[in-house]
Amino acid sequence: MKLLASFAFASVVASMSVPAMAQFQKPEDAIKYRKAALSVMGAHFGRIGAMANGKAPFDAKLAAENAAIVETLSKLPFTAFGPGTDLGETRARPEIWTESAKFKKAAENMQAAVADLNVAAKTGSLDAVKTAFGAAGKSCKACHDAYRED
Ligand code: ASC
Repeated sequence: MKLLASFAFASVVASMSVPAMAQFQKPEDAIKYRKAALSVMGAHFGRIGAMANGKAPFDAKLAAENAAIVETLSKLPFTAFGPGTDLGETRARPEIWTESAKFKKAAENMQAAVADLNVAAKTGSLDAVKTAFGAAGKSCKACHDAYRED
């Protein structure tokens, strides 16, 4: 019975999304985590951008691989903007916490745009990637303009 209960618990935990489980010992850990996630996301987004902007040859497989990584990474940063993570080595603006519903919406807009980019990349069409990349880039910029110090 006890074993069954622990299996049940383990399966509930396993079914939870990664973000819901994210835990940080200290505010600095959360800040470091979200910066890392956003930075790696930017690196992979940039590889698609190079192709979308004609700075690198279009490779449909590479674009699709990078778009899938970006979509996964887009789910990670936002649990790391919890209370008390507004101080220290961060460019995060206070509005993240004072307008948290708007910030959440901006994050969701980005996640939706990035999911669209992943769908577009799977088609293998450079035109589709260009359009979706542009929209996704706007969603990144909207959030940075509103919520990140220059
Ligand atoms: C990138 C990147 C961002 C966005 C943003 C779009 O490649 O790292 O943060 O695009 O600059 O405006």
